[in-house]
Amino acid sequence: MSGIILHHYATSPFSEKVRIAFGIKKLAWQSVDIPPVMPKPDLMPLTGGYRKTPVLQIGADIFCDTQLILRELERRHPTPTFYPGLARGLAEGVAFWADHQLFGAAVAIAFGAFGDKLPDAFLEDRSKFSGRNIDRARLKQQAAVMQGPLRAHLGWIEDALADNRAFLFGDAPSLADLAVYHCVWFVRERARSDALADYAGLNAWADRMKAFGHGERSDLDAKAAVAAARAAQPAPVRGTVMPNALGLTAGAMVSVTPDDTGRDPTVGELVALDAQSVTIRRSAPEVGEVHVHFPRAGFILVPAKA
Ligand SMILES: N[C@@H](CCC(=O)N[C@@H](CS)C(=O)NCC(=O)O)C(=O)O
Repeated sequence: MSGIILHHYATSPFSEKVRIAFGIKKLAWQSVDIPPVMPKPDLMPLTGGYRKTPVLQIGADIFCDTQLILRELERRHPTPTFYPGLARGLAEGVAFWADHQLFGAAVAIAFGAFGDKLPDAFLEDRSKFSGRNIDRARLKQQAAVMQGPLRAHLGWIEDALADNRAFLFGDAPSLADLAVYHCVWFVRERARSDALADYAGLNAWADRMKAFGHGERSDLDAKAAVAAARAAQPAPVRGTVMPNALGLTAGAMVSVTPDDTGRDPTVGELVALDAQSVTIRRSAPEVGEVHVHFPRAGFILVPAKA
């Protein structure tokens, strides 16, 4: 039993990134279906404010953001690796480009395809989430504007695959493949857009990614996931608090907030900090004491009032 719980919903592209990662590593996991819009009453006690999808839970340890989720899966289940054939940092860098730049273009195409059918409540939620007004009447025009940039970004991937390699860095899939794939999935599978139809190499590669499947999934009730956190203790902390420009030391009250969308802070006591991740301790009556883990890239860490 892996103890892996994923809080997600079927139509979420970043969740598809993690689901395919489970498929590559052939992992068994438990699936908690969460609402796609706020409120998320059974998730908030676990994360302390972070609302994005997906969130990984292992006992009383909560991992936010797919950047960190995949790193944690790699640490616990190193074979097959998410870092084949190329320096690890380069795969992370390509993934960060895909998750941010490429994903933005993919969202525009997807919302152009089905956005006008989404309920008002969903568009209102995503306006708050993104910090910009989403106007139903302009979605198709915005998709037309973004089609060129999307094809420019993915033209690099089509070029990279032109020598008939199976995956971006060789014969095996990497973190970079996963990050590019969930954006392509959003356009191809969710939006059923033909914007990428003529990219033969890209489509053949996407078929190979899809074929990994989702690993061995079983369903779990959200309340049972909360109870599992309450019944567990956070895993012993690895590492310490590294010297940092803010002068933060272990035990300091801090807040961690995404720097792009869904900018809801999580506040807690600093327990570990290194160049790539930050861990804070917090507690809530529903879950007891939990450790919430975030990546450093893409997040703002600052002191908070106790
Ligand atoms: N950088 C985040 C991005 C996650 C993200 O933006 N997820 C979307 C769904 S695919 C989201 O949170 N939408 C709002 C929501 O689900 O509440 C990650 O890698 O996990």
